[in-house]
Formats: sequence, C-alpha cells, structure tokens
Amino acid sequence: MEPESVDVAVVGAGFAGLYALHRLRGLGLRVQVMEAAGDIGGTWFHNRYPGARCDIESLQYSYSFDAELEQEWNWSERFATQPEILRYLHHVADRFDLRRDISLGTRVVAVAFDEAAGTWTVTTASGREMVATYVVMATGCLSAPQTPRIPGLEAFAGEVHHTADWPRGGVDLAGRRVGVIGTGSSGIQAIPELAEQAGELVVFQRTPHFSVPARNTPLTPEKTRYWKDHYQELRSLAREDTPTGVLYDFATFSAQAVDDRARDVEFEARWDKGGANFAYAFKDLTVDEVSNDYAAEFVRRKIREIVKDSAVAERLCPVDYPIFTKRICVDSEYYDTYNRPNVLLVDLRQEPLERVTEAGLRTSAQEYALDVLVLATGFDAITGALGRIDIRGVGGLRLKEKWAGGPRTYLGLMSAGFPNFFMITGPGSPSVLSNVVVAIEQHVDWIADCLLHLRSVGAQRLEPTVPAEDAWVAHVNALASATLFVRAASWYMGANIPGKPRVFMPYIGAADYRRRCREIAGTGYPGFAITVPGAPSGEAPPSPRQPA
Ligand code: FAD
Ligand code: N01
Repeated sequence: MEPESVDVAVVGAGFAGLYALHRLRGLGLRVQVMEAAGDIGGTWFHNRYPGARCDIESLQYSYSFDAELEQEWNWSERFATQPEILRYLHHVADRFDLRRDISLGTRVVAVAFDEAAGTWTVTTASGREMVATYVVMATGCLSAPQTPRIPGLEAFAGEVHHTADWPRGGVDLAGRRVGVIGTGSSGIQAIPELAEQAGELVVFQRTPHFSVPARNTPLTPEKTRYWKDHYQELRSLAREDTPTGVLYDFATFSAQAVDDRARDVEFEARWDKGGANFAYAFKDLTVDEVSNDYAAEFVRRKIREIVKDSAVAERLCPVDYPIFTKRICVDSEYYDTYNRPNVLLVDLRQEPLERVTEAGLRTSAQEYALDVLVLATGFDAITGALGRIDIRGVGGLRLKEKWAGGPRTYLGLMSAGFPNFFMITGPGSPSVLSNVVVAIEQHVDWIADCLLHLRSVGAQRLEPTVPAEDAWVAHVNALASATLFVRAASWYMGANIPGKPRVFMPYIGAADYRRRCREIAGTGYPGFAITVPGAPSGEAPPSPRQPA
C-alpha cells in the first residue's frame, strides 16, 4: 500500500502542534498531526497531578493569534489550573475545527529523509507511514518524563505515579501513606495538595528549590476587562520589549544601587504581590553574584520565618546554587505545608536513598512505609522527546549522534543536514526561558512565513549552513556564559539526566531573539541554503517580500 502523503507532518498536539495545524492549514497546505497521547493538550493532558497550574498569568499564558478567541474566553483565576487550561485547548481545537487532521494515540518512532525524493518518511509505532515535504516537531520541551533508576522500584507493592503521567481518573489518597520524590516545580505544586488529601506525606528531598508564593486569586471582572480592552498593545509589549515574553515589572537598576532597607522593601512588595515577578526586582539578579545572593538570602529568611521547626527550615533552604538559575518555583502554601503534623521532610543528602522495597522506601537511616509513591522527578528536557525518535537526515545522519556533544541548531529552529525539518521551541531558542506560548506562536509564524517564501521563489529545500549553525551555537553559549545560569546543575543544562552533555540549551533574551529571526527572514534567509530546481545549488534566492 502506498504511504499517505501530506505537505506537512506535525508531531505533537499541545499548544505548538495545534497552532501549527491551524496556521499551516491556513496557507492551503495539507497538514497531518500525529499525537502519541489519547487526546490533545500536551503538557496539560499529561500533567494532571493535584495542584498543577501555570505559573505565568493565564491572561498572558494563552494564544494571541485570534482576537475573537481572546475576547470570548474567560479565565477564572490568576494562574489557571490544569483542567481549565486543558478545557481551553479543547475549545481552541473545536473552534478552529482542528480534530479532523489529528491522529491521536499515534506515536512517531522514526523520521527519515529520502534524499532522492527530497521528502521525509514518518513512521509510527503501529507501522503506519506518511510521506511529507516538511516536518514540524511540536514534541515539547517538557514532554519526556524522567523516571530515575532507583533500585527495587519494580518490586514496590503499592502504586507508583509520575506527576507527568498522572492517571486521568485521579488517585485516591485519602488516609494513605504517600511518599513523594522530587521538590522541583511539580513537587512544590503537588506537595500542599497531597498533604491535604493523604493520611501521611513523606517528602524525599535531594536538593531544595527556591520558591515564591503565587498569591493565586480569582480574576476580577475589572482585570479581565482591562486585558481584553488592551490585549493588542499588551501582547505586543510582551513580545517585543521583554526578555521573557511576559509583562513583569522589570527593574532598570542593580540590587547594589540601593541600600539594604530599600532592597528589602522591593523584595517584600514583590513577595506580597506573588508570582515570578520577584525575579525582576533588580536588573542584575541573574548576572551578578552579589545581587543574586541578596535575593537568595531574602527567600531563605522567608523560609525560616514560615517553617516553625528550625531544623526543617534549614533543610528547605537552598544554599549551593544561585537563585533563578533553576526555574523559580511559584507555589501555594508550600513552605507552610511543613508545619502540618502529617508531613515529614526527609533530606536525602543526610540519609541517601538506597532502594525501594516492597513496603516503601529505604534510606541509609531507615525504611519509610508507603502505600503510594509519587515521582515528581522531572523531564529529559528540551531534547528528550526528539531523542526518543529515530531521526535521520541527509546520508542517514542521526540527529542523536550529531547532537552527542550537545544540541546544534540554527535559531533553535533547524539543524544542518536535516532539510525542511523544523523544531518548535528547539534548543538554541528562548523556549522555556520565556512564556512558552509566545515562543510557540513566534516559531509557528516564522515557519509559516518561511514556507510562503519557499513557495514564492519556487524552492524545494531549505536547511541551515554549517558555519551559520556553528556561529549560532557559539552565540547561544556566549550569552549563557555571561550569566549565573551555567552555575547550577539544572535541567536547562541537561544535568538531571545521567550521561547527557552539560550544555546550556535555551537562548537568553526573547525579544532580541525575535528581532534576529525577523531580520533573517526579512533579508533573504542568510545562513540557510535554499535549493531552487535549476538554480546553482546552495544559493539563497532573493527575498521577494518582507514577512509580516
Ligand atoms: P507539549 O505540550 O509538551 O506537547 C507535546 C506533545 O507531543 C505531547 O502531547 C506529546 O505527547 C507529543 N509527543 C511527544 N513525542 C511524540 C512522538 N514521538 N509521537 C507523537 N507525539 C509525541 N510554560 C510556560 O510558559 N508557563 C507555564 O506556566 C508553564 N507551566 C507548566 C506546567 C507544567 C506542569 C509543565 C510540565 C510545563 C509547564 N510549562 C509552562 C511548559 C509547557 O510545556 C509549555 O508551556 C507548553 O505547554 C508546551 O507546549 P508544546 O505544544 O510545545 O509541548
Ligand atoms: O522537575 P525538576 P519538575 N533521587 O527537574 C528530584 C515546568 N513546570 O517536573 O534537584 C532523588 O525541576 C530532583 O532533585 P535534584 C518548569 O519549567 C512548571 O518539578 O536533582 N530526587 C528535583 O527535586 C519546571 O522547572 C510548573 O537533586 C530526584 C526533582 O526530582 C519543569 O517543568 C509545574 C531524583 C525534579 O525537579 C520541571 O519541573 C511543574 C532521584 N534519583 C513543572 N531524580 C509550574 O509551576 C530527580 N529527583 C508552571
């Protein structure tokens, strides 16, 4: 049987895949989306653990591509819950009639370039094949859950649940002994809720994370009205004038430009207001060690104030990496949870984890009896989902091998040797260091403009040149090296995955990035080799139009 043939194969149906389908279909292209999960939603389908919600305000953490969609949707809270965000994505899928071109329960296992035909063959786990001129990987930065190899895990008699693969029907925790490994954003959101529901909760912490209060509240009609009335200008400001794609109050001066009192007043005001806005109290918190330590010390002081048992408070205080170099957590009553009588904090640095037993979890000090074990152990981030697919480019070059020393891309959008193969929020783009929905829309729009350009010049093939890619990788690294980010063993660095190269993967500075992408698209795609049948190979033809 002949394989199906489409113009664009999109892998993944989260925020990125859904918008890619809508936008590229709008160009008159035949698009097919393949999604491994049983339904759409991506992150918001998989991460159903109690307490899951966004940490960028929903009025900003949402699509901006359609004004009517913006006006008709109402968010109920400052930071929406997972079910509400999932409902929103379902609304989007229905509103734009997306489902008819999405194959659910369809895991892509291989994507291979056919040099002679100049097309890609996409193979699914069930053996279905699809031939596509272009491939768009919308597989997500935080979609490959990481389960650590803990001896004995398979022998545990109770239930084990990863936060990123939480059962659809929920988990009954009432009266049960629950253990949680992991105190990153997922653990920190889940722990207060798990403590409410469980009989006893034991938190196994290896490294404490810094967390600031969310101060989540219902959204007032006035605030919603204001945003709806000003969406266009507010979104534009977030996109064009911020390093994060989010409107925060960005300070313009150093933490060292003010005295101790003024500094504390500023930190305190932001702590009271809630959210990641705290990270922008001074302009140099991620680049200057002294300034950074002021912020870190402020948070440690708060932990000591909130947590009544001083020994527990000390265990919760991060001390061995700069604040903000791991994604800042945004919580609801996280530190207060340790004042509850049914919550125990076990410091795995003091008593290392030895194994999971049939009855629970054993550290070097003792065995903890458990009925349920929650793994809030994170993700093989940014490159993980791509690495789980056998991707082969020109000459059978495997992406995984090419990236053995760390990912190599141009603009985080494409990689040399992989023509017509695009990545949304790929390594080397702002992705997780920005509002990811904003990053997704920018990438999808860039790709759409690029395909229009190729069509208008009669080109068949586009890929980055090796020198352009090398220069981009060096540029991304140089930006990171000028900050404190490289000082933490974070998932941004690949440090949470044994054997993964330690390379800082995201691009720092979303607005600058956007300008560069626009400039490249507007000047005939320098750094890309564009092949037009009949024209000398590798020559980029002149741009007939300026992209929007
Ligand atoms: P995803 O939503 O991850 O979707 C990728 C899809 O691809 C998944 O459905 C997956 O099943 C599918 N897929 C992967 N591999 C394959 C394959 N081989 N074959 C077929 N399908 C495949 N970002 C923010 O900016 N703000 C936030 O507040 C925020 N909160 C978050 C909260 C949580 C709990 C998590 C885990 C992440 C959060 N993020 C946040 C990041 C979030 O991942 C992005 O905001 C966004 O949802 C990513 O959308 P996406 O479509 O790129 O990827
Ligand atoms: O994952 P993480 P996450 N033994 O990697 C521990 C987004 N997100 O899912 O630090 C013991 O941050 C590990 O310990 P250590 C957001 O971008 C957003 O929490 O390696 N412990 C760490 O404590 C976020 O940054 C929200 O010492 C082990 C934890 O597991 C990203 O997703 C909510 C271990 C993993 O933390 C990832 O967050 C949720 C082991 N063998 C997620 N292995 C919002 O709030 C791992 N750990 C919007």
